[in-house]
Amino acid sequence: MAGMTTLGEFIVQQQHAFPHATGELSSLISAIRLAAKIVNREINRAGLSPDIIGAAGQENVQGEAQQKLDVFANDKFKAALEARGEVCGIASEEEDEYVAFSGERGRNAKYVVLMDPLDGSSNIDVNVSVGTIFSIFRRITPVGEPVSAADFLQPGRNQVAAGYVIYGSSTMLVYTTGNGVNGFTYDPTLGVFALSHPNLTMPKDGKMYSINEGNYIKFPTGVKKYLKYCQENDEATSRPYTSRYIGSLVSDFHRNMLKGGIYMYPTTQSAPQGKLRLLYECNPMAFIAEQAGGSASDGYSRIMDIIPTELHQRVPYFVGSSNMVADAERFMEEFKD
Ligand code: P6P
Repeated sequence: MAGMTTLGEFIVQQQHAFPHATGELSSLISAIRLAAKIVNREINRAGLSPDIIGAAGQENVQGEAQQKLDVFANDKFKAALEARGEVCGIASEEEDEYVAFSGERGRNAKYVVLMDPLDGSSNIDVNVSVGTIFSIFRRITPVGEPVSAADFLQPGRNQVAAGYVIYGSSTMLVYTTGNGVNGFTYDPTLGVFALSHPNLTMPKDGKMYSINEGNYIKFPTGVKKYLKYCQENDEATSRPYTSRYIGSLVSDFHRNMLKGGIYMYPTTQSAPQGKLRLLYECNPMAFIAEQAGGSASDGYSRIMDIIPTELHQRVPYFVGSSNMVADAERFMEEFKD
């Protein structure tokens, strides 16, 4: 088709643009592309096959009832990554510990991948968009040795790539390798992801905020003050903003990326450290946000500078348009509890 660039072609073009690229990251991204197509197909059928919908009868390390599609997505992404030679191990929301791949690849491959295979999966039964989030690092332990926890507990600023798949009204894959952000829309009639949003940039300002206001009572004072600021009348700064909360990070983030906005998941009573996980939700979305001109903070400092200590650790999360995140940080600083 005239002017259509598929994700596959884009990956090759990108590789040629970076002569030092050995093609391994390209192959890794194409493994994710394959898994995304397989998961997309099952999600689109979810309403039709009772064996897919509903809890799998197990709980994940978070103590959350695992939806069958969580397990399906986890297995498909893990298998796709293991099938290629570039990844020595993965970490996942659905795996208690990191998974070191066996054999020669487990020792000699260059990359580790951390992922939330299906974020927002409780939304599936009600047909609300869900997403896959992934984060890619070069291992820091020497090639030839088995992968170790240190390879997974790197600060977000070390990421070499990050992206998400949003299984929404259309399915999109959005990712960065540190040279800007590009969005691809899946064309099921051709079975390809086509470049639909080249060089995505997040507006510096926005008029929308995403937060679960049901937790208002237990928000930090700075968040309460910022919400009041968002709701005040001030035409010059387009306030009051609009509140829009889908309950699916990838969906709220994606809309804010296109239109401007801020997503917040602060500390709450039930989530004293915040709810979102640093390694496979906050870091990858932070990398994408920064590459698109936005920012990501824990309310006080840059998400990607946090040195992780645990695989499934949670952090408070403020991500989106840079001026909005700066406003929220100002209130958090001024009204420290
Ligand atoms: P709450 C989904 O479970 C998720 O991790 C994010 O995708 C979403 O933004 C958030 O949690 C919703 O959490 O507590 O508001 O239902």
